[in-house]
Amino acid sequence: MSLTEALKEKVTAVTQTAKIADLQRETHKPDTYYTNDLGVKVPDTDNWLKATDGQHTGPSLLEDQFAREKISRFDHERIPERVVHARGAGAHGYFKVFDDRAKKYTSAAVLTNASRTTPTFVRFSTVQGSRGSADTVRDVRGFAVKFYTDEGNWDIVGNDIPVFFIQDAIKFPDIVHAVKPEPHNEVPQGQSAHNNFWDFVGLQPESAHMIMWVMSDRGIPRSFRMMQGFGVNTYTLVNDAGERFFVKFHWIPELGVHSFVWDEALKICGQDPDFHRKDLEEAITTGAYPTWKFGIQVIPEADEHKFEFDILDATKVWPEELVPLEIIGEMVLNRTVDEYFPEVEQVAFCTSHVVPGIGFSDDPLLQGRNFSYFDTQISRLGINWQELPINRPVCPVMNYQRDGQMRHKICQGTVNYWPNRKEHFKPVHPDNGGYIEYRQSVEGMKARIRGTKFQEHFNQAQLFYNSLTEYEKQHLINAISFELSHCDDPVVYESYTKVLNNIDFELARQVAINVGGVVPEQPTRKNHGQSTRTLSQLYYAPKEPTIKSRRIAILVADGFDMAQVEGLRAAIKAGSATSWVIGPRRGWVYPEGAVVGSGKGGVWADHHYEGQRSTLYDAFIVPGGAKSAQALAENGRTIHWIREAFGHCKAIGAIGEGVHFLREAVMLPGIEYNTNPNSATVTSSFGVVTVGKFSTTGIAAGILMIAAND
Ligand code: HDD
Repeated sequence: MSLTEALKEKVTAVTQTAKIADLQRETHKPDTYYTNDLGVKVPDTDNWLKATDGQHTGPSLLEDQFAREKISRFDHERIPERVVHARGAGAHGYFKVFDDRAKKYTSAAVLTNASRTTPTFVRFSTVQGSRGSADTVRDVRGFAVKFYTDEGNWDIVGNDIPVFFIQDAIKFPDIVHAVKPEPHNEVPQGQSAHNNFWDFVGLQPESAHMIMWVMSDRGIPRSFRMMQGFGVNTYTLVNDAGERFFVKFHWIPELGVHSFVWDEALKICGQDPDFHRKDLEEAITTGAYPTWKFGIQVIPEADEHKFEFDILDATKVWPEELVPLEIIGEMVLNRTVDEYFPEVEQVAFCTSHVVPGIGFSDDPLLQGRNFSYFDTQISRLGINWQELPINRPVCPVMNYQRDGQMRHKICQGTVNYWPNRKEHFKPVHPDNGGYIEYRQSVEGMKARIRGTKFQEHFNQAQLFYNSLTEYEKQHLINAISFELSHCDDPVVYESYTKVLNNIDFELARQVAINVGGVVPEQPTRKNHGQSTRTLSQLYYAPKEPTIKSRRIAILVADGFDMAQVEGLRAAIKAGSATSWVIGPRRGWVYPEGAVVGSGKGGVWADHHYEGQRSTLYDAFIVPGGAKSAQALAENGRTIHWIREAFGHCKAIGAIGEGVHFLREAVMLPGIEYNTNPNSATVTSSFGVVTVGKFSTTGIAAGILMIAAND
């Protein structure tokens, strides 16, 4: 049994929810013999039945039902990938509210009953790339949550960014066609850096706010576990008294919001295209369960028109200074999937899936989405997609929707219509748990219009830009410059620099200079100078610095200091991070005093220097040991490991002779080192933490500084 299988068996007991129990009815352990799909034991699955004299290969016979079944099943393995969000990863978990404080807004038990544990399944995704594209591309990330509530399934189909490119669902095919690979050559994959995308967003200024977010560090998250999630659209809540509230849903990660730097993200696309997928699996199997707080922003129905923006416009946030975020619950992901296809590929989310106490608003993006998701599942999975194990609810499903391809359920009874003489399956009044249809009065004319406040596109783009730190602004400028540099049509990059000048003059000027755009001489529009505190990622840093779930590489060669490495590993484990020994070879690496190659002993290196790259780790520690430090200093790749990590602003630590390696071989600029072999004082500068003399407390202090530096 592999380590992953063993861990999985161990966690099964603690992750048991009603949904996991339901899925286990369909889950099969590997067994000892092979049958065909009908259960007949198969004698040979390596050789097609042939007409032969026993010595020479003769023709393959069509009559071989086992071979035909095997090949035919294989031929039909693929289903259409999602038209957007094709690349993704998923996990199981649970959701709990802390108390019943949301009762004033909603009758939904999932949001008010603190004694409930609601099973959830979450799928994270990128938008643009195909199923096989890389994880760390610059893109929006999908954050779709399915709640298997006792009242039926509820889906929040959200993103890691709180706004969207367009205001009206009818524009969705256009934005998606524009961002996807271009039609004539199907280029590029997993990127928005091309003419068509920037052409479209330049002509569609309602996308300006969203562009600011995607081009900021939000577009390149460090992991799925370190991103916020947003329902984006405006939904509604209805309470027991029948009062209605507008609501936005938020997920806030326990570990804070973190991103790659662009160079790192680009490199990981090649070095480990599955980085985010593996990260999610690694965190869950090592017990660092991804956790988010769940919050709601609520506006009473009577206040709908009190804001300068339209609260039904998905290109706008509700600044938290105006509409405070109320944290009401928590979600934990604690179980990886058993098999990717039936769970992650077949899971089907729909914004239209809501439960009593939760409803929709007139948000024109949401209304179109409510049509699109159900519809797309029919072409991906067939009309009976709700019956697939991952999609079916944990509460009873009872109706007369029948038949269709791949129907699973068998219903007893002689009637399949309502009303019927037997009074089977009758509609349920809201007093008895039936869905509450909020009575909204509607009047007006039919017209293809958008509300007046929908016409303003730049105020909040400015608000976002103004709310960033200086380095976040610089990252954003660099990102737009990178993207526009990949557009070779001057019409495109010239016009987009003009759009940027509506947001911020300096932003537009710098980008225009970088990409050969039209350098503006004065702002098209004055910057209103307002900012809000919750838009910068820094706002979400955990109150106590933590290294939980971080990947820390310990760089050694033969002759390293064993006591130090043991101390380091213990301190890293105590901080719930993972340590990875990187050595000259995968296998035993020998400490000071041991004979190299003397069998088991020392530490087992998880990877050799060439087997991985610095990009795949969060922090680096070089322990002492004169011979080890010398060998590291003579190796260009190990020097590159640390230089590259420094360039990506990663935390770096060194002890004793390891500090000499940093100072004399790696030669990082402007660093203050502690090279004094008698000093256990931890010195820290520019994210580099050094200590001359080894002590366990020194290591613990150093590790904490690494956390604080992150
Ligand atoms: Fe969408 C998938 C999120 C607008 C039509 N969307 C999809 C997924 C996420 C989102 C996370 C992947 C779900 C999964 O993991 O299976 N989409 C959003 C957000 C939007 C949004 C946050 C704006 C607020 N989407 C949107 C519009 C339309 C769609 C306006 C159509 C009018 N989206 C789809 C789709 C997909 C989809 C075509 C593709 C696969 C699927 O639904 O199941 O129906």
